[in-house]
Amino acid sequence: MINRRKFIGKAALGTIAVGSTSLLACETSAQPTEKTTKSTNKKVTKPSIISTWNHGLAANEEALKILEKGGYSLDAVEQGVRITEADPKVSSVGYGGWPDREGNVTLDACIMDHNSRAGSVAFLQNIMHPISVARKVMEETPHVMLVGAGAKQFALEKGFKEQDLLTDDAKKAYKEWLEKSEYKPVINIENHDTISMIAMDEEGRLSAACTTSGAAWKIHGRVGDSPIIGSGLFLDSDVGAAAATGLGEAIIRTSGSAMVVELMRQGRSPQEACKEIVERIYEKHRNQPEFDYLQVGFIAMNKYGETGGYCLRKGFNYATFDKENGNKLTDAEFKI
Ligand code: SD4
Repeated sequence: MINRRKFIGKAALGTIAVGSTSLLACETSAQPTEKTTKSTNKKVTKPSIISTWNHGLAANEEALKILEKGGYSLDAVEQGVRITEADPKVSSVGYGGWPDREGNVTLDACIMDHNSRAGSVAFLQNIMHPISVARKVMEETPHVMLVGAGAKQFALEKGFKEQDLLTDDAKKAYKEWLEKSEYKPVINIENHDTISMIAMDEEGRLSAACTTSGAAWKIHGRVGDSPIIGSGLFLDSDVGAAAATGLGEAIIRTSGSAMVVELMRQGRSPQEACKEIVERIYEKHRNQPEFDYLQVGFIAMNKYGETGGYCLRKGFNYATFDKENGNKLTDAEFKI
């Protein structure tokens, strides 16, 4: 776990402020770290990290290694989510991700930086770290998004290695699924553990990343919200950033993450903004057939480092880091 003492030790502890989901200590050594939010009048500090689900804890720790050295939040979010991508036990991200209905692991990822640059890959196969390919798309091409065979060709050209991502456990799960071959996601279990991470570094730069193998047992070729800028992830340094997890179709239909950011622009706290979008998704889907298995969750951070999260159904959690509380997991508030 984080050596929080060491981290706090660097800074004299100033005012402690209670936010909706964060309790933050102000660092007195660096002027720009203390600000007052328009939405809540709370004092906040940097760095700050929020990521989805309990695997966010390990991802945050990795991100923190960079942030505590005064590093760049873009490096932090990339390195952070790579931990999840490489973890064979996480069945919905990268290596070990559960496949589509034809047995292929297909990956989606995107990344954004504080200058609103963005990179994305979708329907990428046999490459362990789609988030790093997405970063290369952002930094080394004139484009935002590459998909499928083109994304793979680009990855190989950039030196990424091709490898089989279907683990024995995933193969076993697939074989069991084949017995009934139904597309009926199990809430909070089989397709709801995308890792999304938002981080603010000591210089106040926001970055965000999102990576997933998407919905298990999907139709071959299906792409979810996660690589779509504005749906699975959105960042605008003037306001903050938001990211999503859950049933991608519902998130795409509502441009979920972009809307969370726009609500924060209008003065909502991260928590309030996430809640309002989940409620909107609920209203739009409550009479739809997929409502039975619909789960969506959002996390958000505003430009002052305040965080929040909210989901439709009980069971979503997210990991936050701030100097006062260290790295901790919070059960998200939920609608139903
Ligand atoms: C998708 N949103 O492809 C992703 C899946 C997910 O947690 O979030 N899993 O629909």
